[in-house]
Amino acid sequence: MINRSVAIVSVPFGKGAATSGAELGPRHILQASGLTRKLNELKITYRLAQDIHVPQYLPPIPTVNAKYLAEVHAVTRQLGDRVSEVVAAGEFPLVLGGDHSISIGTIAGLAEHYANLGVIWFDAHSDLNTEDTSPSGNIHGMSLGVSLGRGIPLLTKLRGIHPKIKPEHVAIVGARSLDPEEKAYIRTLGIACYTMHDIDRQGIARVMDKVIQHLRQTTDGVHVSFDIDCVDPREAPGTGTKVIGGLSYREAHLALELLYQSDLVTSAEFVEVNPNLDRNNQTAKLAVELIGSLLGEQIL
Ligand code: 4U7
Ligand code: MN
Ligand code: MN
Ligand code: MN
Repeated sequence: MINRSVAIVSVPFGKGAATSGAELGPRHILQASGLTRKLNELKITYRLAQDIHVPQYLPPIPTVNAKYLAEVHAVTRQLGDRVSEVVAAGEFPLVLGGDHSISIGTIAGLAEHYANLGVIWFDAHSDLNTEDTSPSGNIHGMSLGVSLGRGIPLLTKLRGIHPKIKPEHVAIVGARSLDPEEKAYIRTLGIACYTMHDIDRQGIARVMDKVIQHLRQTTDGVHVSFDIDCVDPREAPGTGTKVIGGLSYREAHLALELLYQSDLVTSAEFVEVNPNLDRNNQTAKLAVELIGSLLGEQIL
């Protein structure tokens, strides 16, 4: 995958989450934590694609229980266009969030190019709520559901492809905080969900081997959607929805190192870094290191 040039797409948007600050993620990952320096070290060619424009104010769309729907719609629609252009140009899309609602746009753009897109959803949560089941109304808790075709029609129908992905092509890794309806949905659809219990028991290497083997046989592209809150809060304090008991520093790296070796990954996004909650840029730096592992950085 690093024989392709990387196009970095910054999405300074945080209104899909309850706590503001994720909109500052791209700037911190790029500037304070030196992503471009890392890519230079790895001898990866890259360009900064035009940032996604985040509108200051939009007239609200009446909804039951989805906060800032108009803003999420505007941002994800643009992001879908941008990601689709990047793939059409033969480049590897690397999307920097932003809160996890943006993945609705990333996946919408990818779905145009991959009829059987695989998605590896690294997250403490499963983001499978709908307006009806969400306890918060925050769209970052609905984004995987939307991509599977469930929820708000304005978002599920983005770019006219519906649904964008199929449940048998999804693997959730690192889950430890699921709402009751999310659990029921995972069971009903038979979505592969590797919880922290599974990772404790089997080890992250075995879990990733299973994910890789399955997606290699059934998909025509693999997107890594990496919510930094999959990592334990000791390692990643700078995020809005911390849940104790997450992936260790090395487990997170090993998972991404194995994905690099698999040569399967065709796009990635790193989301939910919130610089306002960070300590000495620890979480933004971690994101840069993790991107390095996914793109081929090796210890020896
Ligand atoms: B994230 C939550 F209720 N499930 O829907 C919700 F616990 O992108 C959290 O994974 C969602 O960080 C977290 O609001 C969304 C809540
Ligand atoms: Mn998430
Ligand atoms: Mn999460
Ligand atoms: Mn979060």
